[in-house]
Amino acid sequence: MQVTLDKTQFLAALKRQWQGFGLQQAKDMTPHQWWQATSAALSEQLSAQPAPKATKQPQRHVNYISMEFLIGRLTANNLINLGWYETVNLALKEQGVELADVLEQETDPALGNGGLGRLAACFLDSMATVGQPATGYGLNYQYGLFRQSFSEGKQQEAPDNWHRESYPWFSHNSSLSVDVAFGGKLTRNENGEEQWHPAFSLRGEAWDLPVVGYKNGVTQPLRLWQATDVHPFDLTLFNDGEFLKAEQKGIDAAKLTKVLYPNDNHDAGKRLRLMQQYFQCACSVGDILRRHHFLGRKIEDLPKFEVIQLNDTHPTIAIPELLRILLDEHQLDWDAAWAITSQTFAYTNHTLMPEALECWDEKLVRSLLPRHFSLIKAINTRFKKVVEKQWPGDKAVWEKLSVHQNKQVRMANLCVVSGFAVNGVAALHSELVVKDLFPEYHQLWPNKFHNVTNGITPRRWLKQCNPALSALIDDTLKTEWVNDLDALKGLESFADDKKFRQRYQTIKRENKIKLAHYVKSVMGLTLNPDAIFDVQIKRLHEYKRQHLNLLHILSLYRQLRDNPEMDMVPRVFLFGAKAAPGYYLAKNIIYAINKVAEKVNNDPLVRDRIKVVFIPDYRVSVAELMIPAADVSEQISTAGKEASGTGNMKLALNGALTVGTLDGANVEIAEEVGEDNIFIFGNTVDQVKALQAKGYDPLKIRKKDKHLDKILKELENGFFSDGDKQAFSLMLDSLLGGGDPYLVLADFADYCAAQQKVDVLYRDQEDWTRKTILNTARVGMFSSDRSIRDYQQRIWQAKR
Ligand code: B1N
Repeated sequence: MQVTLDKTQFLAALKRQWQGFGLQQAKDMTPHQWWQATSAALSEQLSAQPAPKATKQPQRHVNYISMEFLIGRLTANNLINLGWYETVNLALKEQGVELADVLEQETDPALGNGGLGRLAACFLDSMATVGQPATGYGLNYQYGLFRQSFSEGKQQEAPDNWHRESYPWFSHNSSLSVDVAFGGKLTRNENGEEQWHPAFSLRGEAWDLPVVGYKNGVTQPLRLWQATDVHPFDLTLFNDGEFLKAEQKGIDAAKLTKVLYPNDNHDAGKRLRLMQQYFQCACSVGDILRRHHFLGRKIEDLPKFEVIQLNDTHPTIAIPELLRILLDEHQLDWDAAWAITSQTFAYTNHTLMPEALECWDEKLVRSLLPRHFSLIKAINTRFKKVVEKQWPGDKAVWEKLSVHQNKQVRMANLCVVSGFAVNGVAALHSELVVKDLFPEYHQLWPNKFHNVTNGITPRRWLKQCNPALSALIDDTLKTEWVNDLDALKGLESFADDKKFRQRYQTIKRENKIKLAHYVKSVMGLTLNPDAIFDVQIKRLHEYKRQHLNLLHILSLYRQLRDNPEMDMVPRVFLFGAKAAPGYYLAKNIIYAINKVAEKVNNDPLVRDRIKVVFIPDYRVSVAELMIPAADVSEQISTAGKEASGTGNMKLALNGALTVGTLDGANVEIAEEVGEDNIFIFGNTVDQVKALQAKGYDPLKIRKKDKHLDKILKELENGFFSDGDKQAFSLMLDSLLGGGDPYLVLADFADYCAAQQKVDVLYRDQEDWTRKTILNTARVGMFSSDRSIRDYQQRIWQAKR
């Protein structure tokens, strides 16, 4: 099953690489060339492996379409999954080169914003590992998520040119190109059928990255589409004098896949974004159908062999695209085309945030995709009959459920109406999807709705990022746990073993020292590895409440000044977060944290009992350093707002104790690890709803809480901002005058109480370590292998 690497062949491939650079000998390579050459040689060796025999059991092939795949560095990951790490390590050592240093040369492919894109990457890893045949479909952006730096505490953005042109893991197959048409007009033929005359076309080139299963010989593609111009020759197809006009209406192909939109949990509604979505969907649907026909299968059998999983609504336009091809190219009638389409698509919802629910302006959809717009209206008209039957004459219900309403196309509604399955991403979230977002749809089709709790791949998020802990687990369990994470349960009994605890503690401390070295090298700050490393890493968003964390820091700082001898365990507060460039309030929170850091870190009175560190340019490779070093995991979103979270799982697996609200997957983490091994605080979903229903007023809380009032005053009076009283006004106006929509003040006191418990427990290192071991031991269910098996059982391979 596992394929072995022939060292001689690898070295020969490596030699071809440095010769290709025009060098005389391997040791003339720069560190970056070492990475380039090693990866290219490995990529070549991987392609030369024979394909494993197809499984006999017929399984639907999964087509996972996502606008984002936050894959992170590939070379280390592929070495681990192939089981080639040691061989390559030794081969390079013989050349006087450290593999670990070589791997550090890789730029992160940052083709995603945050959790949604990272989840897609974990799922590809798990599908390959559990043997679920799958293709990932996305876009090959030239620029990934922007690079972040700070200038006087403020976020600066720079383009992320990750050099896809020379990324050694790519393979390009020009025979897979797909042409995609846009714009133009509709006419009717003699039978009254609509005919689409597009204005211009773009070509999608297929760029494949290998997704390698864990030691099982499976490799399947992540196919990323890249836009290029169609040869001008093709444009003569519609050269009825409209030729030049048509060209003008088009766009420069290079623009289309130039850059990833930097929004997380937010829909900007831009024309170019819709073009990206359609381009990706048309290429992917075209590719799926080509494979289907190539295998000699009947079009009616498409749902028997293929499922298209939509990663949120971003690829929804694939639905009318498939319908269009079935109707216009295969000449099927509506019922046949609809039967195929509605059995093929499944939709995952990742957020309830209203500003993230995609609605497209009808004018935009009509002008870019006239035929698709017409099909969406046809779907809506037919669906109206279903609603009319269930709720005769109820206008309000129809207005809610309609796919096309108020001159807008609602993508989530289109997905629910057209797909055979809808799922949320954690138990609580899936419950809210049914109760708050889609109650009527649930009434219509109760069996369509599912939960599949998210997961993370233990290959990257334990074996790769925490080799020392992985070795300890190997040594203790003496069984392969990397593709069977429930096996970690076997560690439970060692939580009471003093020697084991000591080894576990030493590893955590070493990981903290490693992170401290990194922080020293990029920021010049010195961290104390005996302090509590308190970590909040995720996108910057009001609902994630980095500012609640900040208020707690300010509370401690205030207490230290009121009582300089206060006994507290030293704490390092570490942040990693990017704010969308247009999200000014989020940027203001970053600024506030950085200004507070400046003051606190330089105040001699603090004596390093508090240190605040905002690590710039948080990304997958930085997460791989921070997660193994964390003692405390901050998961403090307003209850009901974080659909799942996945950083919470990574941190718990690596032995951080969670301080969290009952939100998203925190609820299930608490159930798994046990309430004694997690710090839960704050208002629950029901309490949040009740507070908001009776008219929550943050100013009342401020008035009652003198300590909180003092802290807020220091933010208002310029104490942290060189006298500038407006410095944090965006943040403060939202918290105070703006009604505090995310209930930061409402949860403040309870949050501080939970943090006080952290301080007390950390003093008892034996008990603390016991609990961290129990966290590692008990979070096996958050392996993305389990998520994939849930998708198989409940959705992809379920009997219909
Ligand atoms: O998806 C993750 C969840 O773990 C997180 O809780 C959730 O916030 C995240 C529009 C999104 N939901 N929605 C987005 C991303 C980009 C965009 O343009 C929305 N991201 C999430 C995985 O389930």
